[in-house]
Amino acid sequence: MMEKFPKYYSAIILIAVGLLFFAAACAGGNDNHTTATTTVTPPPAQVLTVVPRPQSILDLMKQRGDQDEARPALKIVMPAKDSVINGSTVAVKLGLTGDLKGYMPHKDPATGKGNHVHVILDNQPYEAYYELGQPFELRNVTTGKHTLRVFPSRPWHESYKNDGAFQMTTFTVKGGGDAAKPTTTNTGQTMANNNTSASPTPPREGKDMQSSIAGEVDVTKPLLTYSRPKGEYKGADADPIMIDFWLTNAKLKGDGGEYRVRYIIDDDDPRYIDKWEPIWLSGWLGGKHTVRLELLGNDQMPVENGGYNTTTREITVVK
Ligand SMILES: [Cu+2]
Repeated sequence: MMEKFPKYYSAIILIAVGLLFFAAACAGGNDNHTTATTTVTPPPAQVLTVVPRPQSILDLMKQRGDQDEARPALKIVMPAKDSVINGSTVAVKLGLTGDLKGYMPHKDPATGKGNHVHVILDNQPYEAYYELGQPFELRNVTTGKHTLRVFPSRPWHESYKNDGAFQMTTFTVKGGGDAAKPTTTNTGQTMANNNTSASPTPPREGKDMQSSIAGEVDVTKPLLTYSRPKGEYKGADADPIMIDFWLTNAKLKGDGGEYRVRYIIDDDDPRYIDKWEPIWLSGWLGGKHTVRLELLGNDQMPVENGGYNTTTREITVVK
């Protein structure tokens, strides 16, 4: 029977079916447009807002008694000022005095948190130093001139900002090498096993440092020391995130001085901090972000001091 159908009959059926599809497509046209628009909407832009000190930190402060009114004073015992150190491991020893009001660096084994000191080699991200009774090691330090900056910090990484809290020194490393390998005599006998896995227990606090060299810092000139944020932020720790820094020889406008701190997050417009205190920013999206902190003079230009007054760090927010 089929082969007896005239060819034009088949053609009409094809056209009829085609028209049906066309009509259906037109009827759903509006819906299709809406769907398409939704699909191409870009991901939400990050809008960061300065928010008050979080309640969780206010609660911690209450539990700490008078500790947040303490005026801890640090002294860099080692490395001695302008000392020359042979080898790539630099032992750090600090003295802590001042009106402590119960402030004492120590890591609570249960929570992994506690008061600690921020230790900064050159302009690297800080390392935390908890047990001041034991030396702290900087490992893999490269040959050349270095700076060391230290200041006391709270469990939530906010620095103490009183006179005497911040200390800085310079030292020089000679014959810095690969600290992963033992230092040996010329006959192959081990003189010093630098390998941390073989160090006596309890292992010393310390950190393998990134290859780094000092900037030409003038300790008498204005200096901004970048402290936070740093590293990875997760969950409640990621909202809000604190910006905190140390200022030496520079008073901000809001504190009666002439300097400003400029911060730039990712490619956002610059914003300013005019009082020397931490700020908390809320609204971070997951992913990597850059945080740039700069110390500006009266001319609105970064104050040059060994390159330390403009510091950019990458942080990661895990949502
Ligand atoms: Cu810290």
